Amino acid sequence: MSITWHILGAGSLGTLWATRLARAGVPVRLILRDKTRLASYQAGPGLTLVEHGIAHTYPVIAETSDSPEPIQRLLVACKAYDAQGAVAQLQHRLAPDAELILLQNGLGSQDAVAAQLPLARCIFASSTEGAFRDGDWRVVFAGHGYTWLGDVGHPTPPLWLEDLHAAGIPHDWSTDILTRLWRKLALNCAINPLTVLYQCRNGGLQAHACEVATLCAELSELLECCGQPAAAQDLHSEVTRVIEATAANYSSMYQDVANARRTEISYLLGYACQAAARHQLNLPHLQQLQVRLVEQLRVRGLPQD
Ligand code: NAD
Ligand code: KPL
Repeated sequence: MSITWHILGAGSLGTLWATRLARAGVPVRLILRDKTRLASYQAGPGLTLVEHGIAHTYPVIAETSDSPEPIQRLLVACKAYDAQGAVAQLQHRLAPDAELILLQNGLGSQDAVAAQLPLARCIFASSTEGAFRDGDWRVVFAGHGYTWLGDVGHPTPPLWLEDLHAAGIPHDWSTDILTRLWRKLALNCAINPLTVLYQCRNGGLQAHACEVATLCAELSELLECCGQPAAAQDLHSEVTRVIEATAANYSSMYQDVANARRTEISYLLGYACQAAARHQLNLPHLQQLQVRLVEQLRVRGLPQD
């Protein structure tokens, strides 16, 4: 019997992982926020995954953080700003040699969780899969993609990658996960804030090509300075390619703002600007972008961090 996957956060990605693991017969337990959420979940038939327009429901067992069983393997599927607090609530249940898989976008939250648990193995993930909720306890698998996993301290892949294989979760073990996370952060910084400021789809940035190019130059300088030259390579060409390939889509930050949800700004543009300040690097366009974005969030009454 394989070790149980505890999944913290039954949102879009948490549900996408939980349902596919459950479908493959891998033991899974969901950890929900509180007793009210647990009661709501238990009143229904389980978690539903909608894939290619077809819905399947899986009766995954759920609990709250105060269940007594120890946790050996934890998939942290909260937003970056919730990860540290959510893990802290479970700290007393984590086995001394527990493994955590951190699905958060951006940078900063992973180090915060790892610092909180010096004995645990923290595996960082970067995913290009896309999912959204179209109802309570239901997720639509919107974009097939790939997930890279890696451990900055230990290059050896864990044996449980077998579970992901069995579940049909496309993945690879990465020995340069930080490079992947930095690259994704740079892409997100070059695209997402501008889509919020110009209120456009990704393709709308084709009309702001000079601004995108200037941001890419500053982001490349930052990546070089942060010891990530591989993440800086051909950044502008990739940003241009992504803008073209996803022209009809709204960026995740655009969608957060449009739905009056808190953004992950502190783990994306905020993290980049802080890193620049630490290195005493003057990146005026990136810094101005942060000021403009924060102002836009303020005007809309959304959290500015
Ligand atoms: P989401 O908001 O859909 O899900 C997060 C869930 O965590 C919510 O259900 C929330 O209630 C729950 N949660 C928060 N605090 C909790 C706590 N203390 N205890 C229990 N549950 C708690 O978010 P998401 O879209 O799944 O994103 C998760 C992360 O994955 C983000 O960093 C996001 O940027 C990244 N990501 C998402 C996608 C996607 O397509 N959704 C793709 C790539 C990366
Ligand atoms: O990852 C993205 C997002 O919207 O968050 C893309 C599509 C790459 C835009 O930055």
